[in-house]
Amino acid sequence: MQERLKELQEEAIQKIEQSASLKELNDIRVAYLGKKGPITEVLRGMGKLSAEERPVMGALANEVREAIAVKIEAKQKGLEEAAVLEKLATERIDVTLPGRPVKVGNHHPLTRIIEEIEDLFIGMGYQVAEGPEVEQDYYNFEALNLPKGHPARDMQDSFYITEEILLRTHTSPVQARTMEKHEGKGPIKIICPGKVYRRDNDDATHSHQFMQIEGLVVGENIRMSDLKGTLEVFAKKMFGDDREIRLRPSFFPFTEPSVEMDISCKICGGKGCSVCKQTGWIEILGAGMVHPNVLEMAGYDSKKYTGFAFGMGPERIAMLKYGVDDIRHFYTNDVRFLKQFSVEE
Ligand code: 2NL
Repeated sequence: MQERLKELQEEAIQKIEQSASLKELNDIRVAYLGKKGPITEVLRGMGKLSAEERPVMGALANEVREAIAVKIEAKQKGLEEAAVLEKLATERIDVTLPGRPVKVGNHHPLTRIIEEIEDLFIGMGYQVAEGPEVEQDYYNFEALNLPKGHPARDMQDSFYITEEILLRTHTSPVQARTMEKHEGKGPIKIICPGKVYRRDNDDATHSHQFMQIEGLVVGENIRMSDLKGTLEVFAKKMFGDDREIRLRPSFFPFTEPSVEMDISCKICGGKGCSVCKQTGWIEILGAGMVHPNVLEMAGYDSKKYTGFAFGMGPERIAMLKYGVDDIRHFYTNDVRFLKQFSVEE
């Protein structure tokens, strides 16, 4: 029996040394040390031995078992190390290879223009205000001095959801709501960007959904000169210090007096070209002093408080600034168009 055990030990050790994989090694472990293995078998036969022989055989069997286990463990370590080295060799990384370029996206040109305008006004102490796109007739029209049946409502052919609810046709309702929230107190300095909707047939310069940015200042002693100074700073920061501005009389139901602002055409230097339609001037935005009716409806004493407001279309600003010839480019998401506005740094 002793010999049988020694034989087993040698046999196992030889196989362990020859084994070439972790799987093979594990098979050897199961074969020799497992419950159905020969050593267990030997131990099971010990019942037949005498009381003197039994501890000697038991000790030997355990020795053999231990020797095999130690050998397996050492071999396993060796195989594992070899596997790691093999992996390191085959998966070697060449750190001198140039990296793969990372695709960086960019902001949509309209987003860029809007954020640029927001930043400009934030720099002058304005806050950005937002409001619902599905709006009540009251805030969209009535609170802005456009009562039901007012002819100017026709200029903003609207998407009505019910008699009293529609998709906002401008961002002015955000200003009307802000004024109402201030409960007759000033000052207010806000800039309101957002999507607006009008029933229009889409073409190169019209879209049924577009963006607007409006501004509103309400306080004591706010005058037309404040409006003019503010708009001049805006125009020069947006289009360049070399631009002149010009205010022309106009009409909006929510402002009185009302103006439209032009900037001098840079392309022809004022001589007249196709961009400025031979006038030397390009229309940028509409503005005016807030109509007393609008102030009163929002809860202000129009004898004490005055204000100015202005509104512009970021699409138009972007088209002029970047030379885009069709408003639909902003909405069709053609990456060949959008990629032209990436800012490489
Ligand atoms: C344009 C003209 C304008 C306003 C918007 C406004 C808002 C309130 C009160 C008074 Cl709450 N006015 N907004 C005023 C004048 C012009 O927009 O041509 N937009 C594209």
